Amino acid sequence: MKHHRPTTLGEFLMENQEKFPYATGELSQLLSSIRLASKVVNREINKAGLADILGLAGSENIQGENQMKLDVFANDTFIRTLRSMGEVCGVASEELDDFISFEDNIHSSSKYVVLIDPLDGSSNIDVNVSVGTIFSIYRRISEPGSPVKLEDFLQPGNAQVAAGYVVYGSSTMIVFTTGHGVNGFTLDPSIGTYCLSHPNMKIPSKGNIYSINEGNYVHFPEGVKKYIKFCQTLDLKSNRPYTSRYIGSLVCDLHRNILKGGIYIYPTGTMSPNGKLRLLYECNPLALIIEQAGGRATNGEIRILDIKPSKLHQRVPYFAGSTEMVLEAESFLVER
Ligand code: AHM
Ligand code: MG
Repeated sequence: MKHHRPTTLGEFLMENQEKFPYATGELSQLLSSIRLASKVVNREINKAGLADILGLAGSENIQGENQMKLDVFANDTFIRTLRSMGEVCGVASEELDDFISFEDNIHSSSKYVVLIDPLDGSSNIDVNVSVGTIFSIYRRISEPGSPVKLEDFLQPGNAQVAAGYVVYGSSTMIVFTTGHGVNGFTLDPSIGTYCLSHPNMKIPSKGNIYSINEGNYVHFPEGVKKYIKFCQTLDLKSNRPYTSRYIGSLVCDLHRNILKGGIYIYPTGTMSPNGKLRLLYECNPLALIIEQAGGRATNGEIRILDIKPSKLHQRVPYFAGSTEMVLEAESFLVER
């Protein structure tokens, strides 16, 4: 009898190396480092209720938010793992005020920078709800051999060479793109290996899920309010009312909407004039994934990937998901 054995992430990286941008093997190695770090973080998250690791670490990040201990652990794990290999010359993280430059001889001649949200949605950990990691990879634009510069991190999303996310959910998955479509791998905990479970992921062009924190409704722009009412209005032909789903973990909300079809919105509001989500390590990598899966991601006016960043922790409004639904939402915004 023939036994079917799934392709592992390690095999996939080897087999597809020549399709990766620049194809020198460094990007595969970098993705392998992220794979390894994600398994370590996954192990800690899985025992979060057991270990004395919950609660606040007692420090605040640059946005003034409380850091959870697991945020700190995830941040340290990803940075330590990336530093232990030689492909990366610098890292920027949601958890650090400034970027880190790896300045020894091996790293400073490396070509890649990584931007990362090590543990997104971490307020959900205390209650055993899914969280994620988001990563974005660029070639540096400064000269290899010199210390990495801020401009290496402030590149528009359309210059990303790879991006992805990890979902720590009812199962753990890593999903990434190197610009040739999107592939998803599920962790088989019995062997500690990611296996290709979602080859060539595509988002339906239309779905019936809308995801937005409606608690902020009164603060939203008029166009967004009207769009929400549109989502809630009965219209059997277009499958409305849409269904509302909001976990409060960006990665997990988007992952569900990619698989089922839907729209995710975090708009501007009087409480958060630029929205809440960060362009460089939340919106851009997920926008690349969504576009590669056939969807659309904008700030309501222009493509997320075409925004020229000005700050490391810049926030932007976000409309992302099924193409037809994002276009539908945008048509309400022009009436603002
Ligand atoms: P975080 O990076 O501090 O975890 O914040 C980002 C999270 C996203 O995962 C999520 O979509 C959003 O914040 C939820 O915000 P809100 O609670 O305002 O709806
Ligand atoms: Mg985050």
